[in-house]
Amino acid sequence: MKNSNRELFTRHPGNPIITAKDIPYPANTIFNAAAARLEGETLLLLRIEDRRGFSHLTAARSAGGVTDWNIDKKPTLLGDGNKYPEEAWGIEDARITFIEDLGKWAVAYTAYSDLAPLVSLALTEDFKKFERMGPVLPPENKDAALFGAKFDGRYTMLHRPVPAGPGVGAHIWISFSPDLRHWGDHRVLLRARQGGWWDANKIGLSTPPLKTDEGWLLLYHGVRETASGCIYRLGLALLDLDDPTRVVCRSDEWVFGPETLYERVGDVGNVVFPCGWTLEGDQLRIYYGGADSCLALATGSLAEILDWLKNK
Ligand code: BMA
Repeated sequence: MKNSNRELFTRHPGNPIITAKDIPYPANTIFNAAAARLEGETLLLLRIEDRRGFSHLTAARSAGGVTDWNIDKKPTLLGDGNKYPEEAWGIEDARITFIEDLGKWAVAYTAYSDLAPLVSLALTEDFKKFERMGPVLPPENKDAALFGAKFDGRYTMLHRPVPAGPGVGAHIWISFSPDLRHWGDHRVLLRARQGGWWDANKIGLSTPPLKTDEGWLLLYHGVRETASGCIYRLGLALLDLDDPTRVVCRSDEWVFGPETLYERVGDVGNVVFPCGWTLEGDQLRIYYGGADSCLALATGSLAEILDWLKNK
């Protein structure tokens, strides 16, 4: 194994790019946002936590994707505990994917309640009106995102169930569906490592899978438990372009972790948590939550990242 000793990602000097002060209504924190390029703008679906502790999703739009965010004046998508009991404590951590054959965006998010977190889906064309599909995977499960393409005529989703039982790791799984509602053919895809590894015991998908010439690029988080709490860091993997159940390669080292004050200190310290990225030319832009308290941006060259991952 070669030691990377090289920064694949550069933090934006304007970080954090969005904080609770930018939200046009009262909020405790903003963090973990989905991201996409839409009609010449960057669209973010921000996770905003209110002062009850419940989260909802609010759209923010900006031509440049760094400053001058136009943030919806009120929550864009709120948990609806009356109709959807699994959302009684809010909705969190959206990942958005353009579903090619539907011409619509799929929003996969965590619904949270006394039933434990689970994966719900909604469809939208404009991030103003949403068709809610409700829960698609039972608890405990989160960190889900769809592929934009179908494989053998089936929609495909990555997600992270948390099994009960001591010593059983939480791994990333892949599942298939004929209609986005009924999911099956579940298989474990990427396992948490064990013991001393940075990504031992618990991993989860970060951003939706990104189609590249070399395969589907995955960014995932590893949760390391330490004497002073958890550290959330990021690693990379590549899946076969035609058969996403096949892992082509995976980084041994983490490629990004908490270093700056806004990543180290906040409501939950030592956390970098991306839910969205965009590709502009060769520039990969990762939008990530810092310490569950703000939104930050890091960029890298897709060509360099793929080259590093294949030759690491
Ligand atoms: C995870 C998720 C994230 C959060 C992280 C750190 O389990 O719930 O939303 O950023 O914990 O608190």
